[in-house]
Amino acid sequence: MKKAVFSFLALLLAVITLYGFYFKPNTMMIHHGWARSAPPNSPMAGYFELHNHSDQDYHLVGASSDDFATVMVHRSYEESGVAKMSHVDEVAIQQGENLDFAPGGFHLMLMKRNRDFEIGDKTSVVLRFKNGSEMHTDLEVKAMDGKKHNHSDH
Ligand SMILES: [Cu+2]
Repeated sequence: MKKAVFSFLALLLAVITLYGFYFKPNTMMIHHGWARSAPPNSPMAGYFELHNHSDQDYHLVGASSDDFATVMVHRSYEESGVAKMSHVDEVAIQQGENLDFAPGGFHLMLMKRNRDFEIGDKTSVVLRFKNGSEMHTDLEVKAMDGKKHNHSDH
């Protein structure tokens, strides 16, 4: 009987250890979220920095926001001097690595907004990862920069 209790305790300890091993607290971090303002019927691009401080690789597989009907992960690139962008199914952030979503590269395409935005407003987005975790972050709307050099508003 004593042996059975001991076996049970050993098993319990093993389960707790395995649980702690596989379900470490989520230590992916998201910094400096912002979105580039765009005319009301145009998509906005969302940017942020991902810092993978966890002990596993992360794969971003999707995103959503209550403020937009559709949010997609895109990557901008240049082909024969032409700026293009394509949908990305999965973005890997290796353990210990940082990955910037920034103009000219990876971004969230925030489409079909269901509210108005002023500069300085925030929109909350949810990032979904392959391991099942979800993370919220706020993107602050910032002005479009350098599109046109307009002196009339000086
Ligand atoms: Cu895009």
